[in-house]
Amino acid sequence: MLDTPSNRPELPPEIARRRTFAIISHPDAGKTTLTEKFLLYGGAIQMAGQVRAKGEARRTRSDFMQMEKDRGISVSASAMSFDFKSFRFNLVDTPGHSDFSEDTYRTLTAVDAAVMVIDGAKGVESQTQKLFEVCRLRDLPILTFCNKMDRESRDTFDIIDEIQENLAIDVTPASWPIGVGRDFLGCYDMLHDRLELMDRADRNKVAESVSINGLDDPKLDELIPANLLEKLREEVEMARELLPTFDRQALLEGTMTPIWFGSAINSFGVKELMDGIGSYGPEPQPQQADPRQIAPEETKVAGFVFKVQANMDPKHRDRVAFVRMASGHFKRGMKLTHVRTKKPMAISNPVLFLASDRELAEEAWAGDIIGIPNHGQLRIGDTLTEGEVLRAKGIPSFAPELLQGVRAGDPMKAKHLEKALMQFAEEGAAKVFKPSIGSGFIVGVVGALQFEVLGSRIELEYGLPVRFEASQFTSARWVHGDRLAVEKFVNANKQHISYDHDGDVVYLTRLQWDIDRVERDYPDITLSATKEMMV
Ligand SMILES: Nc1nc2c(ncn2[C@@H]2O[C@H](COP(=O)(O)OP(=O)(O)OP(=O)(O)O)[C@@H](O)[C@H]2O)c(=O)[nH]1
Ligand SMILES: [Mg+2]
Repeated sequence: MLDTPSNRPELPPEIARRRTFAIISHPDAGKTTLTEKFLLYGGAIQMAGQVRAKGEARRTRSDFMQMEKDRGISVSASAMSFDFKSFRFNLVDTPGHSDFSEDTYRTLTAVDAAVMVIDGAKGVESQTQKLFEVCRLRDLPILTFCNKMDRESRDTFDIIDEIQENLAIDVTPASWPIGVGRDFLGCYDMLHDRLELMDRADRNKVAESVSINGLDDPKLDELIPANLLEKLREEVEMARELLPTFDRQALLEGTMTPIWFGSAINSFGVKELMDGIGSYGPEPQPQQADPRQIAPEETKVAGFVFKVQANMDPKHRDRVAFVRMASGHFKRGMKLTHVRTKKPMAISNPVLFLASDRELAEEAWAGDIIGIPNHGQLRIGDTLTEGEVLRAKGIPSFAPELLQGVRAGDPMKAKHLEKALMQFAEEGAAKVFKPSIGSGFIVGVVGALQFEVLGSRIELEYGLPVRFEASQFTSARWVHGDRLAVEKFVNANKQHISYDHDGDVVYLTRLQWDIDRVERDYPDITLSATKEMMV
């Protein structure tokens, strides 16, 4: 449960102004486009890139991988920090495709709120529903943006009803759309009694805001055609009668979501949403950890790794751990304890992710997301503290569901391939198994598209063309037990045994029957479908 503002201590102003959130949705609803517009209004960039455009105009800041640029989809979560008015936003754009949802789910452990994007023509789609349920498990506050109102979209009440019914959450309109598709003019701001009109001529322009004196203001007749105005008055009256009014406490507890309508590509509705995140969104929240939760106002610094990304930028060939600061005021150069290995680590080159590049982070506060370049010491789930033994909780690890063999196109390059695969395994992009008999590697992923990403990244980042081939195995299970029991098991089952990137023993098989047999014949051994990230 989130603590309510009333029983949480007041945060230092630098922490209180932070808003750390993820943008989530079904594929293609417009997350990356919305992210670009956030950066535009945050003053972080001068011109928004487009996901599907030619040449330079296509370059969006969050889809930085070659495959993302080629295909116009996001395959990996990316973080960005920028100021908006008096706030500091830390935003994470996530991939919508379910093949990459492990990344998205982990991201949700590192944020305090989510912006759920819905396509106005499509409503609540399958992946929206799944992601929403993950947010609900964590009681994450959710703000909703109904996008693509410049296209034919569904009736506003229908959209709201669908969210209320499918997701079992109260929905309150923060804005109300005027016209749809070609006739979409803008929105009536239900929270501030303002009219926001969309400028179709300039997609990068901030909408014109007209203050009016309620819906009876005669100014409206000049700005809105009579038929649309009549409909607007009727609908807003109905909405005020039938739908719940905005309640910040309910938003913070995750039982109500305010919805804004707009068109990300036309920059419309974005500023109002950003204002909403700033004014009503949660401040940095306590993080769950063992043996106690970490509160943001604690003066000692703590943070945890929720993502690792290698070769992010060809200019900086290294591996970066994404760290969510959970407490305190971090300063560059601090020595923190790496809790898993109990070793001190001097954090001398932390980076802040800005729009198109990174910058040395001189400091960071609870709520921030920073990058720590490292040579593989930092893994997903690791905690950094000023000495106390605390471990972040709840970072998910998915069981690999698809297995394939992988070989280097050039057999002389097997060693290189091993290095590349280990790097991706540590990054969490795939599970990698080295069979105890024979050569080659087996790669395990959650969704088929991950194989493609892997193949293309190994080729681009390591210059190694690879070949995937069918594997005789379909399931992987980590083997736990005391040393002798595991040894005995390994010796008797050599043809099924492999080792992961940590050298841990993994049992590979094609048959559920085999797994049942092991469980029956080896009572001292346990098999698990996932490997706990935290050690
Ligand atoms: N008509 C219209 N199209 C839009 C709008 N916003 C985004 N799009 C288009 O919708 C497509 C998908 O947009 P993205 O921003 O890549 O969507 P996404 O949610 O990031 O997609 P994934 O990351 O792959 O899940 C692109 O072609 C956008 O140009 C909008 O307001 N109106
Ligand atoms: Mg995207």
